Amino acid sequence: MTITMKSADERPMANAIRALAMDAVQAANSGHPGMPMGMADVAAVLFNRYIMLDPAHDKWPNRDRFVLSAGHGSMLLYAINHLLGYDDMPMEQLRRFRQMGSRTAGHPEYGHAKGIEVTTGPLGQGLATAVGMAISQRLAEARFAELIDYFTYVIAGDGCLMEGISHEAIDMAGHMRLGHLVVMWDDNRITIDGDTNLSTSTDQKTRFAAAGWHVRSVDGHDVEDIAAALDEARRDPRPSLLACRTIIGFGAPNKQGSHDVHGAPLGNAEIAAARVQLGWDHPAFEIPDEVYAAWNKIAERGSDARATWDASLAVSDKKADFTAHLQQDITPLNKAMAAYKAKLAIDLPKVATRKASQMALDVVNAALPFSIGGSADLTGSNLTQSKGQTSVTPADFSGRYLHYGIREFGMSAAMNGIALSGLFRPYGGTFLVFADYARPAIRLAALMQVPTIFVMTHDSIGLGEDGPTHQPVETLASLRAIPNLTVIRPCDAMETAEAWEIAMATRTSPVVLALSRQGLPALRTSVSAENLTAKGAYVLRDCDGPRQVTLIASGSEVEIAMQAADQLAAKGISVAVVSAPSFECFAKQPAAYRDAVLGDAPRVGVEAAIRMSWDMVLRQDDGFVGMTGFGASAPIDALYDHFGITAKAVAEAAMTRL
Ligand SMILES: Cc1ncc(C[n+]2csc(CCOP(=O)(O)OP(=O)(O)O)c2C)c(N)n1
Ligand SMILES: [Mg+2]
Repeated sequence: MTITMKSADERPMANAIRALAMDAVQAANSGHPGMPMGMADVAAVLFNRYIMLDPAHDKWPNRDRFVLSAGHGSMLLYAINHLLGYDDMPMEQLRRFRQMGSRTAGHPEYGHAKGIEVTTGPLGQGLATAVGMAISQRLAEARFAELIDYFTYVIAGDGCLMEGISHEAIDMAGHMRLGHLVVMWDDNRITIDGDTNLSTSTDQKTRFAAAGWHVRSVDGHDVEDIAAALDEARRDPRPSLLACRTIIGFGAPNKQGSHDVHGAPLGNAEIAAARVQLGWDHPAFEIPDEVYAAWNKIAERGSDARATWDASLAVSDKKADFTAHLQQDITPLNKAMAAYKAKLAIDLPKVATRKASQMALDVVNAALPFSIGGSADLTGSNLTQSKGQTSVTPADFSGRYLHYGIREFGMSAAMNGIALSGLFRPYGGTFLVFADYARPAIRLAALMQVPTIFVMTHDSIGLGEDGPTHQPVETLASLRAIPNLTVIRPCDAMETAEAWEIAMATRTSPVVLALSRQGLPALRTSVSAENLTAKGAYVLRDCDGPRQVTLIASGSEVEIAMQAADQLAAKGISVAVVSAPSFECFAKQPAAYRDAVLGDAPRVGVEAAIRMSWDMVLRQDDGFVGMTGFGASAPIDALYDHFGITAKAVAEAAMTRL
C-alpha cells in the first residue's frame, strides 16, 4: 500500500486529542489524561501519515489494526475515532465518557464502538493480542498474497512492557518475524507509583533486540523523528519497537512529567493553563473546522484505499476463495461430520477424548480451510495437529499449525488476536491445569464475545503419574465461573465429535474443550439426529419404572456412573444416568427440558474435580463423588481408588439416598 498524503505539522491534530482527553476526563471526574496527552504527537503522525482505515467500512479486511494496549489511555482512541468521523462516535459520546450506556467505557471495549479492535486495559495483553493480528496478516498474505498486507500498530506503556505477558509476546513475534507489527512504546518513565526507576531497570531496547526485533529510539514530540522512525519500521522485515521518549501529560504546565497526571482529572485551573501552554484557545468539546478537516483527510485517504482494494478484489482470481474464507461458513462440516459420526457408531472406538478430538479435527480441518491449529509445545500430548496439517515456520506461513512455544498466555492472547482479525478461526492446546496461565486471555475472549477455542487435555487425576502439579481439580469450576464461556467435557468419541461441531458453530463465545488423557469406551453407540452434547446434559441411560435415583457425570466419569448404574440395577433399583458435558449449554435449555432430564429422584454427581459449580444440577441433599483436595502422583487406577471415585462409591452414595 502506498502512502499518498502528508502533512508536515500534526501539532494541532495532536492538540485536539489532548484537549478532548483533558475535557472528557474532567467531565467524567475520572479517567487517565496523562497517556493520551503524552502520546498525542506519536498518534497524530501515525494516523496522519500511515494508518489506512475507512470509518465507513470499519470491518474492511485489509485495514490497518490499531491496538491501544495501554487501555487506560482510552480517551486517545475515542478522541481519534471521533475526529476521524466514525458515525457512532459523536461528540456526545465523549461528553458521556465512562457513563452508563455510553460507548466510551473506562477502557476500550471491543464491540462497543467501531474502530475498537480489541478490549484493552489488562496491561500487556493488548500487545499479545496484537501479535495474533500480525500472525493473521502473515497467514492471510501466504494465501491471498497482495490482498492482505495490513500493519498492526500498538501503543504500549511501561506497564505493558513490565507485565510478564510481554515477554511471551515479544519472544513469539521476534521468532515469527512479524514484520508488519510496530510497537510504539510510550517511554515516559512514569507509572502510577511514580518514576519507573522505583520498580524496573531493564534496558527495554536491548530486551527487544535480543528477541529479534528492529529497535529505534524516537523523540515522541518531534513529528519528523516519529515519521522517520515509522518509515524505518515499516520497511524492516522484523517486528519493530519504537521507544518513544515522551512527557506524560504533555502540555499541562504544572503537572506534566509527573505521576499526578496518570489517572486523575487535571482540574479546571490546570486545564486552563494547559490551553494557554498549547496555544489551544477553543472551549471544551469544541474542535475547529480546520482540525476536523485535517483528520477527515485521513478518512478520505482510507476510503480511497479501501475502494481501490475493493476494485482489486473484484478482479482477483482469489475473490471467491477469499470471500468464502471470510464468511467462515461451516456448512461443509455438517456433511463431513455426519459421515464421521456414522462411522463412529459402527467402530465404537475406545480412545481418550484427546485422541477423539484429533480424529474430529481430521474432519474439521479437512472441511474448513479457515481453521488454524496450534499448541503451547504439547502437540503430541494435546493431539491438536491433524492429518496433513502442516506447521507454520517463520519463513513460510502457508501452513495451518502454529508452534506457540511454552507460552500459554501468549498463545491464548494471540489466538484472540487471530480471531479478532476476522480472517481465521484459531484453536490451541495445553494441559487443562495450565488454563490458569491462560486465564486472563480466556476471560477477555469471553468478555469480547470472541470465538477462540481452547483445547485443554489431561483434564483430571486421570492423567496419572505426573501428579498434583498437573492434575486439575478446581480448574473446571473456575472456568465455569467465567461468564460467556462454554466449557465442554465430553465422555467419548461421539460427544467429542459433537463438541467440535459446537465449537466451530459458536460465533459469540470462546469454548473450552476439557479432554481426557486416558482411554474411554464408546458410550454413545448410535447416531442421534440431534447434537445431544449441545443440550448440555441428557439422559444417556434410562430406566423402565419411575426413577429412584439419577446419576449425573461428565467426561471420563460417565463411564464410572454407567458401571454404578449396572450395580444398582442388579439390585433392582431404577436408575438413570445423565451425561452432562456442558453446564453452560444445559443452562440455556428450557426449564421443562432440564426438569425432565434431572428428574425428582435423589441425584448423585460424579466428576474427578471439586463439587463447586455442581449446584447447577445438584441440590443440598444430593450426593457428589469427586475430589476435595489436590491429587497425587500414582498410576491412574490407584488414584481413582485412593480418592474414592469408583462405581462402588457412586452406588453407595445412591443407596444412602434412596
Ligand atoms: C494487568 C494490570 N495490572 C494493573 C493495572 C492497573 N494499572 C493501570 S495503568 C497502570 C500503570 C501503567 O503505567 P504505564 O503503562 O507506564 O502508563 P502511564 O502511567 O505511563 O500512562 C496500572 C498499574 C492494569 N490496568 N492491568
Ligand atoms: Mg508510563
